[in-house]
Amino acid sequence: MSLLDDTITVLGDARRIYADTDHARMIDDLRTRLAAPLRVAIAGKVKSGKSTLLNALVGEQLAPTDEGECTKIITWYRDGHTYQVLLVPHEGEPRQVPFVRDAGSVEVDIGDTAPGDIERLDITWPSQRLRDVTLIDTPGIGSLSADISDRTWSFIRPDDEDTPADAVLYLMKHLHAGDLDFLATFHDTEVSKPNPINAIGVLSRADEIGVGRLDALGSATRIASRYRRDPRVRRLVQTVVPVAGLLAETAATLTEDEYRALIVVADRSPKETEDVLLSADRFMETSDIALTSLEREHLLDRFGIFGVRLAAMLIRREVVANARELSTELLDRSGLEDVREILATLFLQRRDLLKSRSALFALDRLAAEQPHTGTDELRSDIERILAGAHGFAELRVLSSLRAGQVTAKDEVVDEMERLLGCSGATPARRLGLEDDAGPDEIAAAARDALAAWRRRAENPLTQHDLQVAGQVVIRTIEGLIASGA
Ligand SMILES: Nc1nc2c(ncn2[C@@H]2O[C@H](COP(=O)(O)OP(=O)(O)OP(=O)(O)O)[C@@H](O)[C@H]2O)c(=O)[nH]1
Ligand SMILES: [Mg+2]
Repeated sequence: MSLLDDTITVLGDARRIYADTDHARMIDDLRTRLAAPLRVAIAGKVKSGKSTLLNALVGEQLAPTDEGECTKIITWYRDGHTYQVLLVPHEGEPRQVPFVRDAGSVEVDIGDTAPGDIERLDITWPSQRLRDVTLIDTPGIGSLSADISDRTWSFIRPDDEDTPADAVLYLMKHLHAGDLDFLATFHDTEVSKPNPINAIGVLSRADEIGVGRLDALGSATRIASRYRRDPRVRRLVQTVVPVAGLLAETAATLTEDEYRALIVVADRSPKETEDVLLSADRFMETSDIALTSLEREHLLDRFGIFGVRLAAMLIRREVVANARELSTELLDRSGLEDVREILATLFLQRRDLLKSRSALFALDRLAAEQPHTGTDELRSDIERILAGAHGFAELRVLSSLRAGQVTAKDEVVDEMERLLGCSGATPARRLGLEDDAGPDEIAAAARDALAAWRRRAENPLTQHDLQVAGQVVIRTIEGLIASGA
């Protein structure tokens, strides 16, 4: 039986146990959720670019974004057949509410309901991009209003493992190379710590790093890889990737008018271009560009000064010749594809595991808080699944590696993480081969890895913790071999 089947079985048992209680519906919801797309929350400090990244991932301007504090209510974006917004209050029944699409983004009319009384807005939006994953936009942590900030924390609080999200993208902007803002985000929230099992760090607004120089994304990539190796960061998130969300969002929704305006900006010598684009203020004030202030403001709003500079350079050097090519090039440079790839390998390939994990934790909590005839047995069944499923054993080893409880040389740790699925869960990824590796190549690599790990586990000089972790790795490799890899 698969892990998912086991989870479905205990959910069925729980459903019978709580049949006549108020909790039956919650169990039904857990069951529905197992079959639904993975839920990924986008969290981080105020103004870190959460809503912008969400839009970039969907490829449409859905979530409102703004320079002022903007997202005040947790908002879900999910695929469906019709366009619809459901207001889910803390108390009472969910109800459909009107919305308009203003300047691109979806503006919901919550009537006279106070934001504090709303648990979430649930937006159904037909989109291919939301087919595998439901994205959840959250209010910023560290919001001026403690109330709003609390809303996010009580939502993603990972110490309480029973949260509505299966996985989290933590956004952090980094304005000065060398400061530890990234870590500070996590530390100023003592109540909760991200868990590397289902959390990815995103160095957001990456174009602003290096003060908008053309190689800003290069600097961001270097900073992200430094964070990635930092043990303090590693125990919080699985990896860190840089992204210029605004560039990606704009690229996905670029218009012909915008392209034409950029041609006007690009129509001068490199020196002159550099001059007029030195800063946003200079760009707004210069009389050298035949664009109205509204048009300039619009460009800044959509591209940021770095984006305008980059787009002008691409046009002037004839790297791109039309709006479509510019869109592709900007998307390429934004880092969005890397975020997508990481979402796919670290979250989506493990979706059953992450979803079962969420369901089992939620159920265990219910059983602990609402004891009933049969809940003791239910809890021991949950315990048995959590202890028995190899996928969970892998996640536990991963956590201990990240928490520094199992120590080994860097290259051994890297190899273990890879075998445990940190670079992707396919056999080829786990064995460090190219994605198109053939079955023979995969089988040979698996046999070599097995021999090496058996030697390591049997070596009396190997530390006990590493030996225990090594046994899990060995089972992983045996599984790869058994599945015909
Ligand atoms: N230069 C630049 N600006 C960005 C980027 N991403 C977002 N912004 C700008 O930053 C501001 C805030 O972006 P949002 O996406 O609303 O940020 P948020 O984290 O959702 O903000 P709250 O919901 O208020 O917490 C907006 O003016 C965006 O245009 C980026 O990658 N680069
Ligand atoms: Mg927002």
